[in-house]
Amino acid sequence: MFNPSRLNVYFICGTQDIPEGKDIREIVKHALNAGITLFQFREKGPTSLDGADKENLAIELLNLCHEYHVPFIVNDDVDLAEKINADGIHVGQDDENVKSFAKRFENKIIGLSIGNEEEYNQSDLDHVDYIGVGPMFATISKNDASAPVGPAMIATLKKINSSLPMVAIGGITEDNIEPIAQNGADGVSVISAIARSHNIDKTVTKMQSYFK
Ligand code: TZP
Ligand code: MG
Repeated sequence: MFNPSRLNVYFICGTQDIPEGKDIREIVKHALNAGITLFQFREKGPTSLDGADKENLAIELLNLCHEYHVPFIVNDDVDLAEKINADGIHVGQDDENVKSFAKRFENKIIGLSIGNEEEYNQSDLDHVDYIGVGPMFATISKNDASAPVGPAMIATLKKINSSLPMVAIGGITEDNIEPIAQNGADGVSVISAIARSHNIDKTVTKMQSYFK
């Protein structure tokens, strides 16, 4: 059974999200020390790693997360997730269909991105442990992000299915979480708010405080 409090402060990151001069390992370690509850490795975009480099970094970050007992989720790359025995996989609407890999991830965490009611209605949620709902607000971290749907989308989807764990995503900072929590989200998933934070400890602590 997936515990929805795992979604409280969900850090998503890949090398493309790291500011010049910093190292992803160092930032993920800070975030783990600060108390993130879940981590997703999302290596995506023109500068991102591939092949063995991607796999080796994934293994390093997986081991780091496990030192802190934080589950390690892989974005999109089903084969990599299986190969390194990750704790789960997160896919978007245009990625591989959950049904096609669900058997290979029976005791793992499966996450799916959903932007609106229409996507909710057309998604097979049989094997899905949580959904990522968004983008909440405008984001700098995803080129092809669709238009923001706002925090009310959480309440809309919770009304349809109150027992499905939901994490908000997109443009979330430590200063705009209140309406997200008020609309019933189980947590926030962020890239830049943590990867670019000048004080990761303070950022994560503040985020966590909304879900206590
Ligand atoms: N999916 C929808 S918005 C987004 C993803 C991966 C990017 C979130 O990044 P940020 O920096 O927290 O807005
Ligand atoms: Mg994807």
